[in-house]
Amino acid sequence: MESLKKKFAAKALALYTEMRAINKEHGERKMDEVVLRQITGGARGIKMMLWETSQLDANEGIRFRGYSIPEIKKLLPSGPQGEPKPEGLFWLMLTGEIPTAEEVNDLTKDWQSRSDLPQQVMTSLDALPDDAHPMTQFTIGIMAMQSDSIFSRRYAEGMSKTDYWDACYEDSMNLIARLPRVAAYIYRRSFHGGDHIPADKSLDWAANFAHMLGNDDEDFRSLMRLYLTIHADHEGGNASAHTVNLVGSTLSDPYLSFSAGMNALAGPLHGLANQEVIKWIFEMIENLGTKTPTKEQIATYVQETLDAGKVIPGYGHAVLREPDPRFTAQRRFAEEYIKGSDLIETVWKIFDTVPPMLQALGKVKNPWPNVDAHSGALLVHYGIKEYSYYTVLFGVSRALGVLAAGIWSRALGMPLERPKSVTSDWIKAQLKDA
Ligand code: FAM
Repeated sequence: MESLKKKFAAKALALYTEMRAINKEHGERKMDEVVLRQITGGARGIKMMLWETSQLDANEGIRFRGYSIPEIKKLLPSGPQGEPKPEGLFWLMLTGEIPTAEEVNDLTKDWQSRSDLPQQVMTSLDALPDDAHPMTQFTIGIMAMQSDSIFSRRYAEGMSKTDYWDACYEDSMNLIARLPRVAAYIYRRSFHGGDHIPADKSLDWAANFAHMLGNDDEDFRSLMRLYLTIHADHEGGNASAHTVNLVGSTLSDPYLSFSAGMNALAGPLHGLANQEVIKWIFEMIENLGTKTPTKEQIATYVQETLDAGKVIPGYGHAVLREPDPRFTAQRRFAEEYIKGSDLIETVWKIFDTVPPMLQALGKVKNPWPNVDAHSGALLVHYGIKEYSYYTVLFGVSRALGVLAAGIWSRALGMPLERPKSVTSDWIKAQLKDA
């Protein structure tokens, strides 16, 4: 894959040179300002980091190198049913260019050649209880590979800082290639008695992942291509991306930084929400005693959830203020490939019911569905019913964006990230002067 690496190296050098000149001339230019509620409210919206691979607009949703989800669905090389291959999105995020079908096929082959797992991964995972949470297993599986890090080895050998990106690229490509095998191993040991399915090296990255999970249905392969594409990146400020960025800025290698990001993704307000959504829907169906609840019945259950002081999982977002285009892409997939699913019909009835109820609370800034509101119902339809596993699928996809961005950070010479904290006494003293 010298072509991808060479293409990246040329673009990275050009941007590195350009950004140094921009910083030299405009380094003191104000880009944003911070008010108290942002310091005490989760740093919301503070412009404080460079992230090349994607940018999020509150109303439009995500754009990968400027392309929306409908645009990448149209432009990226796809599988036989038209769903984009995640390999193509990785190429786009890394280079800023739409790859050809041949370039995507070459990347598929390169990842296949890097995908064998060292034995210590399986040994480490098999030492865990079968019912250890899949995300706990995932982060341990990633760390079990850290001894293979090229970045760590070369850093210890005195690698020049101009080579950081190269070592980061090699670790990232190896890690992305291996993740579907680690994830499938976790699924099969947790939910299928350790009946593991070998990789099929004739398949692309997403289809092979589907195969190793135990499902060779062509529609499911298409869902996995779409799923692994739309979950890949959501700019740099979300908790998992920001964690990878922060840990990577200490020159921890991609195994260390990505596993840290996966621990952030495992939080219920972030990536774990996709399991919480389907768990909440199953509990609602059981509570209401019907697999086809009416909108009125759903509204009653939503109110009970809110009255219990709980959030409605799959709704709301820290940045978005419109329905998530990742939800819309999944809905369109369901409309095209799936007929007569009570569960999916229920997801759509929830979509008709929840937003006005959240708006009526008067405090929810975004009452609309996010990426997690639909994903579980699609996976259940294709037989992946074990919802404690869903965030692992999210994590495999998110590797594409955060590792591509990490290679860019090293290539641009991004320094150790170190924002300033303040005490409440300091804040009060500022207010005295006001
Ligand atoms: N259900 C009930 N209340 C909600 C809510 C929801 N879906 N979304 C926000 N609120 C509440 C929020 O808890 C807060 O209440 P308090 O003032 O009483 O604490 C109030 O509305 C203002 O919150 P906000 O400013 O609108 O949202 P935040 O930016 O603080 O939080 C989320 C954003 C995503 C954490 C929040 O919408 C939420 O908890 N959603 C449910 C969990 C979820 O779906 N997370 C997945 C997010 C997804 F994008 C991902 O990362 N995979």
